[in-house]
Amino acid sequence: AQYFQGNGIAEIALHFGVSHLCVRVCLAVISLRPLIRRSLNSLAEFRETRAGQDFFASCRNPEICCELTLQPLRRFPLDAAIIFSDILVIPQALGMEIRMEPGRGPVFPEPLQTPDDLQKLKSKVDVEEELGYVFRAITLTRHKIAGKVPLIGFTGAPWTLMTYMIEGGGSNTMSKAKRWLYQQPTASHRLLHQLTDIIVEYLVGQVAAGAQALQVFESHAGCLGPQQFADFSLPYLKEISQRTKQELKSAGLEQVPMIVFAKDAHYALEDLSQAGYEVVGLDWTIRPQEARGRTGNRVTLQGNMDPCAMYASVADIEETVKRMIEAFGCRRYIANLGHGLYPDMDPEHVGAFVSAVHKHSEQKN
Ligand code: 1CP
Repeated sequence: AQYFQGNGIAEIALHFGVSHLCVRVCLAVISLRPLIRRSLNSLAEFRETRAGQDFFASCRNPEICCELTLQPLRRFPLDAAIIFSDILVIPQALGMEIRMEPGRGPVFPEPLQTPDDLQKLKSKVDVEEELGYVFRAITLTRHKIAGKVPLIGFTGAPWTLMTYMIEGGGSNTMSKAKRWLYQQPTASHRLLHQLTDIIVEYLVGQVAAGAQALQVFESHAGCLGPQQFADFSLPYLKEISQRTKQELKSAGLEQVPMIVFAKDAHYALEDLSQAGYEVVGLDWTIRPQEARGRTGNRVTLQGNMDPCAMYASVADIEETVKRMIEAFGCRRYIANLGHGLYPDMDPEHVGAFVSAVHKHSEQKN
């Protein structure tokens, strides 16, 4: 399982600003999340590979995951790949049933309703047994990529996973999950702790399998205010980075850069830049200069173009990219979108975004 340790970090150092060569585009991290996939749904290669298969069945098939991970690399000159999987594999590993309903997204037929329901979750999860299929997909994909670009592994953060487990799917308000935070703080922390334990083991397993960077998605940070974020999200994000690094060390595995993306949490930017992650991902609601100022030189920043800018003309996309790169500067920066793409976005325009990043970052180097 430790086959891949000892290489990979050099190439990724480039992306994380360690080298003076610094920035090249690394679109893969956020923009190749579900939404770009759904946009790639319209592409023949994606449809053919998925072939109407159930989404989570695809996730459990290493060959299919590998192929879906490689497809965007063939189409665009990307500088990294993110493994095809989903954040919801963890609630599944805890014993929850999830269906991916076309056009609707993930649905949990039996979400957690009261703290008593926590007893329905497996108290001890054998991560290798329950999530080994992700590790196998990572190892296969790492082999197939053959050193061309680094492979990124990922997980959902505890609060974001908790929202799905309680809401039973996507939600605009997250009011059921937030009700838990206000009415059941003890049970909430119990669940968040349980998720944290699995996440750490899962991330270490991904590195052992060949992942060369790790991204933690706190996609639902925006519905928390500063206080609830400080109470229910940040401590777990910190614990995840600390324990993952420590456990990699004790297992004799190499350290990999860790990326935290807490969407709509710019109220917490200072804290996020001191949470033990090398990279902080940004959504498009914050000005690059402000993000730089508030994070000092502590972290590499990643982001943050509005995905809806893909609806603009190719010429306007290039101009927006140019301005974004000028604003962030080429040091300690990973050019990316501020979140994922929507299904109706034109892949040609995504290609224009990627080319513009290469063009303008190369001019700067
Ligand atoms: O696109 C890729 O292949 C990258 C792999 C990937 C990643 C990084 C997928 C595949 N999902 C994710 C992360 C993920 N999944 C996040 C975090 C990033 C973010 O903020 O979006 C979240 C919140 C999810 C949950 C999820 N899975 C949603 C959102 C539901 C909602 O309304 O809250 C959806 C629609 C999915 C399905 C999904 N996951 C991935 C794909 C390709 C799809 C689409 C399903 C399909 O094509 O059949």
